[in-house]
Order: sequence, then structure tokens, then C-alpha cells
Amino acid sequence: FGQSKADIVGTYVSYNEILAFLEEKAQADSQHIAVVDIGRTYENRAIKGISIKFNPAATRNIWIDCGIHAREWITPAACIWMVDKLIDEYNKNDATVTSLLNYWNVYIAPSLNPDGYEYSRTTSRLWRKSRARGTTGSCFGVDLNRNYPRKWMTGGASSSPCSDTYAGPSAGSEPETKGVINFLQSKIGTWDMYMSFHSYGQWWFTPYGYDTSLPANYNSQYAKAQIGVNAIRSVNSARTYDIGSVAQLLYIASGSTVDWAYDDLKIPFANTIELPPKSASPGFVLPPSEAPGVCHETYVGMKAFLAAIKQE
Ligand code: ING
Ligand code: ZN
Repeated sequence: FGQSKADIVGTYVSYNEILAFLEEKAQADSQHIAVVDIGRTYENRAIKGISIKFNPAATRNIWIDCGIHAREWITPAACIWMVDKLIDEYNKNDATVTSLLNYWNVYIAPSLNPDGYEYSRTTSRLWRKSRARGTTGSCFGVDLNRNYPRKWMTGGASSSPCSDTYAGPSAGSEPETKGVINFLQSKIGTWDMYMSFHSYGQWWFTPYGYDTSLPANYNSQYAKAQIGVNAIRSVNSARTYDIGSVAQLLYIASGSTVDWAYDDLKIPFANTIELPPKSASPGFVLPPSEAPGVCHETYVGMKAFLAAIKQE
């Protein structure tokens, strides 16, 4: 037997290995699972996601993305883990996963910034942005989590192409951003949850990043996040997360995915999770030996969070 692609689950792998994994999952059950096109990158890589649709009558959707920032390697690993375990546990008739996947179609995009991810893997480990070349100057890359068209460039973002938080030349200018926007817009009104994974810091963020005001349903978002965080701590008692809005807990940041998903797409549960570790050492460079544990606890937290949302 050849080595199964399933062996990549819980490890840090190349973008090509991620794509091969998605294809393998779709081929193994083409009736329920498909690789979907999200868009292209600046360097013309295909941005792919996977759709998991076990119930043909399900009409509601949820979205999970990872890897919008190149150096946050634990996040594609966490997305791959979720794809693998959701499918596996559904097929094993796990009660929670069965009820979640009979209710929702799930879309998971493990890497929204594959150009940056490959650059981080091969050349510059702490690269954050995309790899777009501006028309002037010698600096590369747009911070894709500052490029979304909700309150673009209104704070906590830079107009300098050399900055790590460069928001791009205009709102939604980047091909990576356009791909996500077009995909979500094509199913507008069907989304119940939008989650973007980042690292590091152990925070569960609600909107907003653009200012310190809170979304209308903040108390409900907080309560559901609390259930997710408690589930994570039930797996690893040392894993504490703080819950709150981006701007209140961390810093002002405009043009991010969550503010766009909540305000423009009206998705009631639009969150960002900052995965472990908690502090700058090891920060983005989480040892691979810790990846399976983080992926597992995160998956447990997401299941509890989704089960809580489903009660609404
Ligand atoms: N942190 C996020 C960033 O893009 C964030 C924080 C989350 C900002 C959600 C806006 C919205 O700066 C990291 N580590 O990337
Ligand atoms: Zn990030």
C-alpha cells in the first residue's frame, strides 16, 4: 500500500499536500464531498475549499477558513483536522457530528493565502501577507485581513506597502479577497456561522475590529464562545482563552473578515479564533509535536460551539 494522504493530518504540510488531501477526501465519497473553487492568488495558485454535504435537504451553510496569514501554520493544520474528523465521525455515527452535519452544509478553506504560506515555508518563516507586487516600490504583499471592504482603512491598517498591515490599494483589491467575497456572496442569506482561524494568543474574538463598539447580538455571541472555550478547557485544563471583541481585547483593526461577515453579510456568528500558543515564545513557531493536541482540542471546541448555535 502507498502512504495515505490521511497521514498528513496533524502535521505542517505544503500547499500541494493540502490540495491532494482535499482531493482524496472528495474522491473517497464523491456523493457528499466536493472540492470547491474559491479563486486564484496573485501568483495564480488555485484557492480551494471543501464542501461537506451529507444531507441533501440541508439548506443552511457554515464557513470556516484558515491560513489567511502565511506564518500561522497551526491554522491550516487545524482546518485539515476538522475536515478529516467531521467526515470520519459522521461516518461512525457520532451523535453530535451527525446532528451538526445533517443540519448544515460545511465549507472549509484550509489556506486563504497559499502564496504567502509557501513563501513562509520555503524562504521567510515569519512572512504574514500575500505576495502581491505593487506597481511602485520594492515591497511585497498585502495583509489580506485588512483588505476586506467593511470600514476599509479606517484604523489599525497601513497605506504603506512595506508595512505588515498594508491594507492594499483599495477595498477588496486582492484576488484572494475577491475569491472569498464572490464565493460567500453566491450563497448570501444561507450562512449561519463564519469562522476565521489565526494564531497566536488564545483569544475567541467577536466583531468589531474597526472600533470598540459591540455587535447587537454580542451577549449571544459571547455565550456561545464561552461554551466553545469551556469545551477546549475540558480537553486541556491549562488552555485558557479570553473572549471579547477584537478592538476591546487586542487592538483596532479595520478591513478584516469578521467585520465584513457580520456587517455586510449579516452572518450572526462571525468570529476569529487565535489558536495557541498564548505568548510570543514560541508564538507563530509552534512546535509540530504540539499540533495534534491543539487541533484536537480546537475541534472539540468547535463542535460544542456549533451545537450551541444550533439550539438558537
Ligand atoms: N491577529 C489578527 C490580525 O489580523 C484580528 C487579529 C482578528 C484583527 C480579527 C482583526 C479581526 O491582526 C493576527 N495574529 O493576525
Ligand atoms: Zn493572523
